Amino acid sequence: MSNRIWVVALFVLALLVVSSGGVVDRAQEQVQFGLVHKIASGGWGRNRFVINPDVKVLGNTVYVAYADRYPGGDIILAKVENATSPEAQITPIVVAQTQGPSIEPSLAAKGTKLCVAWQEGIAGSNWDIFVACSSDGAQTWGQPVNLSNNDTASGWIALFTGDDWPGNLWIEMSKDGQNIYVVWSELEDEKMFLSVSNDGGNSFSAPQELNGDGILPRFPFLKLLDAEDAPEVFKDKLLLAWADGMNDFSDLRVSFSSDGGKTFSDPVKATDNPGFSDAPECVVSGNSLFCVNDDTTTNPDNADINLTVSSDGKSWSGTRAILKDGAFPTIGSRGQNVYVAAENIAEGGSGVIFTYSTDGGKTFAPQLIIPNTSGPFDEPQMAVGDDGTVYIVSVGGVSRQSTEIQLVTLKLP
Ligand SMILES: [Ca+2]
Ligand SMILES: [Ca+2]
Ligand SMILES: [Ca+2]
Repeated sequence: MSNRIWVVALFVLALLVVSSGGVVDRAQEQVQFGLVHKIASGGWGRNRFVINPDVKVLGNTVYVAYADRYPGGDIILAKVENATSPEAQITPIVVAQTQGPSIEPSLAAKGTKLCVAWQEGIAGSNWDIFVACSSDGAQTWGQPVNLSNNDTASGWIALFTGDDWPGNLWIEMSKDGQNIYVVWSELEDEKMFLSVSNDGGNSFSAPQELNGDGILPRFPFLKLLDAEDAPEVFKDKLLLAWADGMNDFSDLRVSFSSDGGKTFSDPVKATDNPGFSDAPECVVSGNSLFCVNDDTTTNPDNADINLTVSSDGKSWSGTRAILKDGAFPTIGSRGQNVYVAAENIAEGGSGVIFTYSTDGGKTFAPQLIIPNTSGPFDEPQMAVGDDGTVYIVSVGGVSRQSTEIQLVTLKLP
């Protein structure tokens, strides 16, 4: 090769390096963060926290479910109008007044239908899975239904180390609000169960045992892939994802139902790596399914947020870190945009960590901390509006003094 061609090649290479770096920097600067709204405040301690937020958006109205842990505390649904404005109107609504502690709500919302599933403390170590629905945009709520109705710790699962974790449940709803799916884990028999309503939440089926037998199914997640633009291979399927907690190299498993939850395909591994892979959430963008989880493979002393991608639900891309020092990720998408937020578990770190892709998951922006968010628990969840606005809820406050439910909005240019 002549010297002249070498010079041109090096010049082009330099140009590419400079311009691609520049694009990322400009995009990062252009994330438009809204104000952080304080949705609720609470104290410190098991019976004083406000905690476990979940979020959905319907048109211009944002709904935030959370647990208010006064003694016997209940699930609250905050209706937020004008969430992108400093003058947001926040109306808290009690979903159900129940005798026992009510924790770990999972929220589904389509049209004017909202349903919340949660863990209800019954007595001693007995917790059950409750669900309640509203058909009028959260104004009035039906009586809660007990889905698990057994005398063991429903919604809890033990890690291989022996620690018991709550929050092992998820709710999903079809776009017409008629079909509702609730999945949860049972501590005692280490299995997952599914209960389904096909009449808009008026009645639910008896619990049906799912795959996961004997592998400590942690943090089950459901996603109904019924969007108009869902890829043909996934269209109208119900995705079930979970992590097995049976050993320190646990992996994500995924399975699909094509018949409304009656039967599921054999589980496949969405990760297959030597680290502890936990807490999956998944979303479709373009023709692919994206799952995030926290994982010690790329960060043995802590955990990173990893991404694994599939275009057929069977073969998966495997382990790729997209956020450093994170746990309990949440993922959303709109078109080619993919958004990921997670709890910040860097030593001494605080605030929700965030990254995004504008090219369908090929590249991700450098890690950000969302301004004005703070620990101590974070627990972020995300919803993406039709106009591309991203809504992220988290638990902030002051460690050992107070907790608050935070809602932040952000938008890409
Ligand atoms: Ca209660
Ligand atoms: Ca129970
Ligand atoms: Ca693993």
